Amino acid sequence: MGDDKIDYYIDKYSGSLRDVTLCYLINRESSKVLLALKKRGFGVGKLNGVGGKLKEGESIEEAMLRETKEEINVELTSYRKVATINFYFGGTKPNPDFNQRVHVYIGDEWNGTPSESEEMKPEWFDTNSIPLDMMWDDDKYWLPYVLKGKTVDASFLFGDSNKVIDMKISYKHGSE
Ligand code: 8DG
Repeated sequence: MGDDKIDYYIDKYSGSLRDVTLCYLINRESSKVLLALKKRGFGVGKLNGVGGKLKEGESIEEAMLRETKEEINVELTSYRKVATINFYFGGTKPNPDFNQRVHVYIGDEWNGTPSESEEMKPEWFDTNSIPLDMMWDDDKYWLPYVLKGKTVDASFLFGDSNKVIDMKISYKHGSE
């Protein structure tokens, strides 16, 4: 039946994924990336970029800018899209409601100093030693590449225990 394979989920659900945003602030001079501890909701206890669901009528970019302001109190002035990550939940109790399409951005310039909010606690990390064991299981397959300047398109299938059990990835090009 193939329901432990990503193709099955792509065929069945890729047209109905919920869009969410994700943004990583980067300081090129010191080679640091800002990760934030998620204090509540989906992915609680994990380190991640900042972002979330779209509000009604919002574009993906508008949502990304709003979430960045709400969660770490900065206004981005320079940013670019670097990845689209589709993720599907399978395992013994597949739940299509959690399937999402994550639109990933990198922010290079901003106004304000990142600070803690009700939802996120931000901290700077060396881009060469990000704590992948505190992050989503799929991140190790794409985030280090994005931080090196690649563009990524990927789909991940999660099984039980929130582990990746199948994937498809294309690394589109490197800009540096
Ligand atoms: P809320 O106000 O309802 O609590 O939530 P929200 O802020 O609108 O949305 P959210 O549920 O917190 O959004 C989930 C965030 O997690 C979003 O930024 C995308 C991100 N995210 C996933 N999956 C993965 C993943 O596999 N890896 C990484 N790095 N981030 C992910 O949803």
